[in-house]
Amino acid sequence: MENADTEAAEKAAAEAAAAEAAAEQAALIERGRLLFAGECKFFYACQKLEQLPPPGLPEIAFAGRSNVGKSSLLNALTGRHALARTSNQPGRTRQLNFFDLSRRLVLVDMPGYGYAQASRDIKRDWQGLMFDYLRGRPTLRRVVLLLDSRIEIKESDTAVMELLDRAAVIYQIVLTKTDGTKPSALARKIEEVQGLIRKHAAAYPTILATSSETGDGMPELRAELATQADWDN
Ligand SMILES: Nc1nc2c(ncn2[C@@H]2O[C@H](COP(=O)(O)OP(=O)(O)OP(=O)(O)O)[C@@H](O)[C@H]2O)c(=O)[nH]1
Ligand SMILES: [Mg+2]
Repeated sequence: MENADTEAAEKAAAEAAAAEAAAEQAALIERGRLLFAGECKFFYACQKLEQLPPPGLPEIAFAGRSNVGKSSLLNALTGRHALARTSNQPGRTRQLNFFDLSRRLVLVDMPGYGYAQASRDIKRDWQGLMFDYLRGRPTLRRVVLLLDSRIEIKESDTAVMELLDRAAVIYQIVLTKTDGTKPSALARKIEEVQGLIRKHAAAYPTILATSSETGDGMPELRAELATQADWDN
């Protein structure tokens, strides 16, 4: 009898804790939705480190290989089709593009790395700018590092992870294009990335799987990013 009572009490406590966690997550999702439903405006572009805008609001940078879907993710997050320019051709984004989200957060669309066809000079310029920005930006709160869920992780991806570890910039891995991945392959990919994250000091432990086509994972990513916004404004 006593045992049954204890069991029932334990079950009730576990249920209450789960309900509380679910309510908390729902509140975070709602906060993210509201933030990203606000105005988002492009305000600055630069190709040289000396031209960066003065640091102000907290920044989130979207980094990843060329063609991984950075610009598309930005559009999907903000629910706008053509805020950031996207293209089938790798190397579409050639500068750092800054967007102001509701005066609470700055989103930075970065040029991609690892684009094999780029000329050596272009590669040097983009990658130099990108690395210098990631290393030295005082207001950079988090890097969203995109990996294509459909293809293998490349050396250039792990090189960027190492750079971010050294710079002690927290980065969150977001898998893209999950609409093109079978559930079993996606599960394997997540497992692979989890293994990788464990080896990298600055990697944030949660991996988010997204599709800019279907909108999968957007509410969760908005909720994560909303935790970095300046809510005092
Ligand atoms: N199926 C699918 N295609 C996507 C998704 N996101 C992006 N794409 C496609 O991938 C291509 C590249 O997308 P972009 O958003 O321009 O990629 P990017 O990372 O900004 O590329 P760069 O600016 O060149 O570095 C485009 O043809 C997009 O339509 C997605 O979620 N699903
Ligand atoms: Mg782009």
